[in-house]
Amino acid sequence: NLRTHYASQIKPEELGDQKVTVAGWVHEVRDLGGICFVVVRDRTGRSQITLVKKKTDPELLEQARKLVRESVVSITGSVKPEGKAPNGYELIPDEITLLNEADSPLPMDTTGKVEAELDTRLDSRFIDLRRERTTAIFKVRHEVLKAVRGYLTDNGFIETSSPKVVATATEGGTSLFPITYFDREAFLNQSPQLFKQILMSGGLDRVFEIGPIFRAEEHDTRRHLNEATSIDIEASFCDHFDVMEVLEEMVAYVYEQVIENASDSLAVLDVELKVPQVPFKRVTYDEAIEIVNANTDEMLNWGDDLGTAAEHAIGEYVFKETGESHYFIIDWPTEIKPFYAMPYEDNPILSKGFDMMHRTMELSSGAQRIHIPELLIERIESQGLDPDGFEFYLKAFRYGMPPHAGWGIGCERLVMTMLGTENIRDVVLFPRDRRRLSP
Ligand code: ATP
Ligand code: AMO
Repeated sequence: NLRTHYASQIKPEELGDQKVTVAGWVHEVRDLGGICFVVVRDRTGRSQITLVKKKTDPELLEQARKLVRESVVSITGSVKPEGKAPNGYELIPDEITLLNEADSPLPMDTTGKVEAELDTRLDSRFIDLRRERTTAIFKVRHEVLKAVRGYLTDNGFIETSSPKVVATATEGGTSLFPITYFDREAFLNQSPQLFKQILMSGGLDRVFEIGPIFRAEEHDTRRHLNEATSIDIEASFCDHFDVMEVLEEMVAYVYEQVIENASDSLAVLDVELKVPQVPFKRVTYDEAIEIVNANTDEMLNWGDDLGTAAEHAIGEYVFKETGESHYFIIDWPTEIKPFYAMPYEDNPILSKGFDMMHRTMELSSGAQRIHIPELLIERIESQGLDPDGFEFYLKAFRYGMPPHAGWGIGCERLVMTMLGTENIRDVVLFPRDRRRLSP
């Protein structure tokens, strides 16, 4: 047996004379002459292995002293309570098995004493993950996705998957990655948008997907990736306000679950989370423009999109007023929302599209969708797109498409804003950006 216990599972009072085997990486070897400590680290924490010179087989002691940091070992021994050791115990070894010796020097420091640049860390992500802080981020991400799945499943959503190799754009033509699909041109999908809508015609009623989206964003920013993880829903017989409720309730639930299940990781990251209060404030687009014009040097006209500075100004304004970081912007001009967003029947220059914002950035977009095929074709054309390319999609609207609504929220932005990381790349194991294609 290479391992019987994780470091954090060992409880001396429960074990008695029972031998245990821990396995992991050599975090540190401290040789004080008369006594030698080897600290072995696994995903859950650290075990101290103690070898007293007078009481230890000289060969075993020699083997321990020679261990190279970050090598992989499996160590069997008996457990003794020890208040000064990590997790409150020490292991008196009978056997040390060296499973894989690490080269030295290491590509980067793992002790946390020297803070490496993000680029260095990403180049050697495998080593970076051996730092407690990095692992903590991905434990939180796991809890986020687990909570999302749980919440949506409990609210009647069915998990689906859509193709990532597609023939059309959905979110505007410029940000597509073209690929070769046998002898045809194809693209990496920007969003499950068209497919989740088709599923509404199929009668699946409420669906969700957690999957990759690809955007050929030209810029190099702290909050854009070229490959991101999108959490998408679509729901029939719903309007935009119905799915906004699903979104805010889900985000609050995710925060609750992370607090409940990832408190250790939050402590490692020094993050104190507060569950966002629902309902989130609804700011209309008109109000948003006023806030920007009254509080910044920018002068926005009605119909302008909200840029980064504008988003920040609105975020600060809402935060000052409510003490909350999350809010919605609703009632956008139809012209600056995607073709599939439903215009208000009584005032079609405004759409039933919305954004869900965090104080620092956009987290999600959504809308009630157009379910009338003639109107959809008109909107596709008015955005300069060719309806012929959308035939596979439009077909689903001609034989019984219910009214429906949905949204997409970026998983990385959700985790990033939750943990307050500086850069979105911090919360992606292997980010894809303008410069980075490996690892
Ligand atoms: P959408 O395409 O639906 O706006 P998004 O998540 O890419 O989704 P953001 O990029 O956060 O949206 O867009 C918010 C605003 O930030 C945009 O309206 C734009 O003006 C601005 N923005 C977008 N990309 C950049 C960038 N690379 N550098 C600076 N500002 C940007
Ligand atoms: P949108 O284009 O706003 O909407 O994308 C939804 C959310 O996905 C995340 N996101 C990104 N995160 C990191 N890097 C990127 N390059 C990136 N692009 C998008 C953001 C964003 O808010 N089809 C619609 C959704 C819908 O209406 O259902 C859509 O894709 O958090």
